[in-house]
Amino acid sequence: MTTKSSPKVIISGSGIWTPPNIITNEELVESYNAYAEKFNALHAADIAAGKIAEKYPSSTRFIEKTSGIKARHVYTREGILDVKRMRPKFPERKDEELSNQAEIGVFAARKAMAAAGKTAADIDAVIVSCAYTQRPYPAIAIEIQNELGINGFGFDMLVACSAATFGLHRAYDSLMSGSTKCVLAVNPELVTPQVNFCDRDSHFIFGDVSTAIIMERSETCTSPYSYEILSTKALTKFSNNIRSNFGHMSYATDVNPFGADKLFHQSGRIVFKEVSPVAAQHISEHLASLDLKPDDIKRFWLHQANINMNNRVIKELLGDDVEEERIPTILDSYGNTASAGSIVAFHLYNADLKKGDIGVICSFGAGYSVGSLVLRKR
Ligand code: CO8
Repeated sequence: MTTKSSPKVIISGSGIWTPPNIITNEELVESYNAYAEKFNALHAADIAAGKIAEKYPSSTRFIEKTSGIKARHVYTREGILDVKRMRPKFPERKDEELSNQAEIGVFAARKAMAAAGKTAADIDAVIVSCAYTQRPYPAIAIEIQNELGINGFGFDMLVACSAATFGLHRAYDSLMSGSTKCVLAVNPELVTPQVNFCDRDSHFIFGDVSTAIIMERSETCTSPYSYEILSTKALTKFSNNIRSNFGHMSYATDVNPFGADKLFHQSGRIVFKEVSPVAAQHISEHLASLDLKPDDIKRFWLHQANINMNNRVIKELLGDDVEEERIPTILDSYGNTASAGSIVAFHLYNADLKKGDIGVICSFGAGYSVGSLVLRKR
């Protein structure tokens, strides 16, 4: 009797599209402070009467110290720094044109396909997973599928900060089960349209980026740089501490569809305190299930929301004095790119790993949600 060994699922390529436009902390703070000054002057009487809260100035020192962010890439700079607008300006595209999100998804997808040595004919599923899709339907994944000429199926999924890892989990499961043979997983994180640039607490946090991963079974993999996925693990626990109420219900509830609660908002300090230990515990439990210890891990590609948060997670796992190259940081130049952050870190900082080295991709944040993948370099 022959026993069939279980299939091996491989990450065989990754790709990234980084917007060429950059906004530094200095530029962002200068425009926020000009906006706040104007707001305070306009509402001086109501502020004096205690009806409206005064807006205090933002500071580059605060931003860099509390978040680690120095600059962020944005799809467009237009409108963001304009004190009369304080939000990006996108010309609306016609239905016949490629949508902005599909466009940046395709940019990253083509690079991942080239890295994995795949053409459209090799791929049979497209998963778009990100914090927002720019419309509910038709799915952005199906638009990308069409643009690239891929057969099979595509779908969109939203899990905020953990969308990318959860999308990779779905790809892994479908490849393990044999329902797909090669999956393109894309994270077109176009988040600046949801940032409240009038909110001092969060105006500095986010940037735009697009990432893509090709996943397939070992039998078809020809890529010189590839990783076997040893395991995936997901966790969710409901919390209102990071929330956006933007959605189709606003049409029926007669509220302002662009009110502050419809944009990204959070209780940042509570998130920091609650999510960091959960993420550390999640990673150590995931590793323990594979008989691995944090010390066995050559690289941690962590979610990129806050440098202090990542330092705290790593301190819980490994203690003090951890070499910087073991926990690559992209926050300083990208900011928080929602679910794509850990994939950007993986894409930019994996080439030097040696055959047999083990690494962990882990996201954590809104939901709350935590997602991890343990990878071994082939
Ligand atoms: N400049 C100067 N001072 C400021 C500023 C500013 N910009 N903002 C706040 N302050 C002041 C506050 O008013 C406060 O003053 P006081 O002590 O007098 O009340 C003081 O600074 C401290 O404020 P905080 O307690 O808010 O500051 P923290 O030290 O907690 O730092 C952070 C704030 C950086 C937000 C921090 O709490 C943090 O990063 N927490 C973790 C949050 C996190 O990881 N969230 C996940 C993000 S969600 C995600 O990743 C994906 C979601 C989906 C994408 C959405 C895209 C739009």
